[in-house]
Amino acid sequence: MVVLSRPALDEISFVNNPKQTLLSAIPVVDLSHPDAKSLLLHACEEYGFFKVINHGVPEGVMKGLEDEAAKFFSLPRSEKEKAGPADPFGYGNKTIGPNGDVGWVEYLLLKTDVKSIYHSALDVSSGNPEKFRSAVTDYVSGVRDLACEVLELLAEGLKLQHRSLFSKLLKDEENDSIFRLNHYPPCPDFQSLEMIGFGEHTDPQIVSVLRSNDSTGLQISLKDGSWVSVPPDQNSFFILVGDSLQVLTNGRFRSVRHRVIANSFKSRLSMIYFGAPALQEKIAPLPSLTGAGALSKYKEFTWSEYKTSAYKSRLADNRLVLFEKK
Ligand code: GA4
Repeated sequence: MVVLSRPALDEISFVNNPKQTLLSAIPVVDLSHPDAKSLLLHACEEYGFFKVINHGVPEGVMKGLEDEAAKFFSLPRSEKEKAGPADPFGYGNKTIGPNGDVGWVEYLLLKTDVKSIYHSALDVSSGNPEKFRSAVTDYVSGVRDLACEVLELLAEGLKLQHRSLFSKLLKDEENDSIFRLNHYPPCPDFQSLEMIGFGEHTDPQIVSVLRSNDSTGLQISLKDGSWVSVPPDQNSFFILVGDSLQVLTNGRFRSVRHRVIANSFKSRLSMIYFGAPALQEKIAPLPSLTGAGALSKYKEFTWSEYKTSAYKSRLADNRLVLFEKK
């Protein structure tokens, strides 16, 4: 039997500025509102983050997956570990990525294509794997459509030649999008220091769509470097601009740095879809966004190159600096 060493509690870092403000001004975009486009543009430029309401994903689809995920995470550790260790896909506990990052979190990381969902770690769910699989399939299909709708409104707002310029990357049959279920168990409270659930980072993909239960923990970093807590809302989705969209827009949109602080009372369950292009897809600033002098801030790279580089980095690293033009 292989015994895997686990990070001890004291290896997980704490945040020593426990007083956080709730950002009452988190941008909220009503997708059915005529001004949605301009609000989305502003939110992507200013925050790289916003909440969407009137998103069209049925409540039953959101709740259906939450219930299945909660059942999975309540299985005995030995059962869950049959779906691990995460390589990067599968079940992971406290260890994040391959380079020594740890957090107060357990998770399932999955590919999103139908074949992979069929063969995936969901098989270990002792209850009803078919139900879990169909809940993931329905959920991923709903949030992919939502991500595409948002990306199409953004492309229109940016006056790009085709409104599908971004969304077609996620619709490509070969897209490399992934899906993550994170469970943050209640954590022991150490002298009111807050423990890191998932350390600060930006997402490498184009766009991420996050939904959580009614438990706090998510924080985003503003342009001035301050951290603000995002009030949870289980009926809405939070959209995060990823590194690849920052590059495609030549830095006009901001890839948002975020983290999760573990809650000492209530467990947090989040579900995140990371929309990514096909591996061979080229990522470079769109010519129409590089300005009259055609000043591109980034070197061209393929998604595969960026992903390889990301997996060599630590969670908190600024992964885009390697691709900036000097
Ligand atoms: C951050 C966004 C997604 O959760 C993720 C993460 C991935 C992992 O957990 O395996 C990474 C991290 C994320 C970026 C840098 C590398 C890779 C952990 C890590 C240290 C699934 C992704 O695509 O990149």
